[in-house]
Order: sequence, then structure tokens, then C-alpha cells
Amino acid sequence: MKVGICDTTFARVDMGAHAIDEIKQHVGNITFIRRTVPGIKDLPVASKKLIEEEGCEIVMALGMPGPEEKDKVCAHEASTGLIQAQLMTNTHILEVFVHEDEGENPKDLKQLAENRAREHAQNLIKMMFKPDAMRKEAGMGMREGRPDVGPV
Ligand code: RDL
Ligand code: RDL
Repeated sequence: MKVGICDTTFARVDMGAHAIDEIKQHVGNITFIRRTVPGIKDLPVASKKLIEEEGCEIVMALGMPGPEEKDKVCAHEASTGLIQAQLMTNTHILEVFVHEDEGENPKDLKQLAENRAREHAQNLIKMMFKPDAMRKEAGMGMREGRPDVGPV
């Protein structure tokens, strides 16, 4: 199976590497096709090309919106583009965004980004290979990168 990994140079943590490492630890026989672009607004077309031109069955789009208001707008635009690319290709693109201001300090941001990348990689594995395991988590208050909040 081909998995697309699309990430940015704007991000301050190499989330793509963490995602690939996590998938490799749990499933064999995956071909990774990785594309790095400057920023999150470049992720939608790069992801669409991974699906249409490289034959990826699922893509992770990893990026880091900055702390400024314009970065938040940028993130919303990128997100809209990623959704459109999913609808155009009928293929999942897992958006793995870590907003820079989610981190309480550089160390926390680094850990949060690694954890979110790895936990969304686990989501990818469940979606593609273990749909029953995913179903068991329905309504369980799962979060990525921070502790789960759990069901009410
Ligand atoms: O197509 C080139 C750029 O427009 C594109 O790479 C943008 O995503 C770059 N960019 C911004 O222009 C911006 O204002 C980014 C951010 N903010 C941001 O917060 N995070 C990014 N890119 O990854
Ligand atoms: O409720 C606390 C957080 O879950 C909330 O602040 C989220 O919005 C944080 N968050 C993002 O901002 C984001 O871009 C999350 C994700 N992506 C994500 O993929 N998974 C999360 N939170 O659990």
C-alpha cells in the first residue's frame, strides 16, 4: 500500500518523520511517498497529486499554523483546500495541524507536535487496517497530542 506524507518547511518540528516512524513500527509493506512544500497552503495540491499521480490510498498532511491572526486565516484556507482535495479524489487526507500557540513553551510544542503526528498515524493505521478498533473508539473523547478527555 502507498501512503502519502506531505509536510512543510514552515513547521518547526519534523512531524512527517515521526508519522513515518510510527507507521513503520506497526505495519510492514508500506511504500511512503513524501513531498515537502513551503507552507500549509501548498498542502492541498501536493496531497491531491500524491493521490492522483502517485497512487496513494491515503495521505497525511502535516503542518504548523503560526501564532498571528493571518496565520489562523491561512490555516482555515489550507483546511478548506484539504477538504476540497478529499472530495475531488474521494480519498482521506488526514489534516495534522499543530498551531504554534498551542505549545506552552518550545519544549511543550515539540512534544505536542510529535505526539499529534504519532497519534494521527495510529488513526491512519486503524482507518486502513483495523476499522473494528476505530469503531470501538466511537464517542470515547479521543484527542491527538494531549490526553484524551474521555466519554461523558
Ligand atoms: O504558496 C506559498 C505560501 O503562500 C504558502 O506556503 C503559505 O502556506 C505560507 N504561510 C503564510 O503565508 C502565512 O501567512 C504559512 C503560514 N502563514 C503559516 O502559519 N503556516 C504555514 N504557512 O505553514
Ligand atoms: O480541546 C482541546 C483541543 O483538542 C482543541 O484545542 C483542538 O482544537 C486542538 N487541535 C487543533 O487545533 C488541531 O488543529 C487538535 C487537532 N488539530 C487534532 O488533530 N486533534 C486534537 N486537537 O485532539
